[in-house]
Amino acid sequence: RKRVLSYADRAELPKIHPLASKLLKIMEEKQSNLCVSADVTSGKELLQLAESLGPKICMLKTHCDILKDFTPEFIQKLQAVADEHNFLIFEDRKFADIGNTVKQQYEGGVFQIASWSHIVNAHAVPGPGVVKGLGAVGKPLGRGCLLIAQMSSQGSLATGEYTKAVVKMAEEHSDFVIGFICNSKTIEKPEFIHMTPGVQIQAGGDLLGQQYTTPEEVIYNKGSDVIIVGRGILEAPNSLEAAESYRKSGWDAYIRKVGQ
Ligand code: 5IU
Repeated sequence: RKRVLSYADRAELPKIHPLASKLLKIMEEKQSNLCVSADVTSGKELLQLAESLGPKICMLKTHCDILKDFTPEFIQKLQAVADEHNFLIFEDRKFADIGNTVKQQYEGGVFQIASWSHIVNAHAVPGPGVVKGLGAVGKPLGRGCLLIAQMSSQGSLATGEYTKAVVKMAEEHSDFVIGFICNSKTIEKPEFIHMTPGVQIQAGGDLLGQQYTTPEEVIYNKGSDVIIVGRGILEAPNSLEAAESYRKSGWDAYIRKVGQ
């Protein structure tokens, strides 16, 4: 049986991207492979979530374009909470245009995502130009990108040969691409970090095509590294207790995996 490297071991790999290394160290230190998807529409609510769940998470995922009250001051406060509780920020922007356009969408506009988000993601549909465009802005800032190799939603077209081509694109741009959004581990290169959305303690789905898998299944059986959880935590009666329960499930599955 092949040995599974710990997050701490992977953080020290000679070819690891500095941001991937930073995330792996945070995961080890906080004993958390939990990313909370803070899909709320008010900045105040998002900050309260970040403040209360901060100690439980390695990363906070945002959708800045669903906030009704986005301001630069909000971002300053979010960055302060991220520093205080030592987690990374991941804006789930899913860039998907030609290089020249995504470059502007990443750097400019109202949101200026590159200035505050450690990690962003992109669809590989446009070809490598999307990674090159984002990298032109993100690399000098030490940012990292995840390519969407698979999606959690029912009927996703990102499968099979497409997924393989995404992985190849990542390998060819590993100075900026630090990993994948995927349902299961897509490549045996421990420098890449695999992150999986569509996670709830209770498997199932929603009415709009989302499909849920459990933390154990995602980390232990599918070999992913990070669980991304939104409504499983946000809609729980007590979101802090729910976050702790997801953190523990994800971490226990990881310990079982590295221990084998
Ligand atoms: N998200 C997915 N599936 C994907 C990708 C992103 O669910 O394949 I790429 C996002 C959408 C939402 C969060 O912001 O992850 C999951 O939220 P719930 O846990 O509430 O379903």
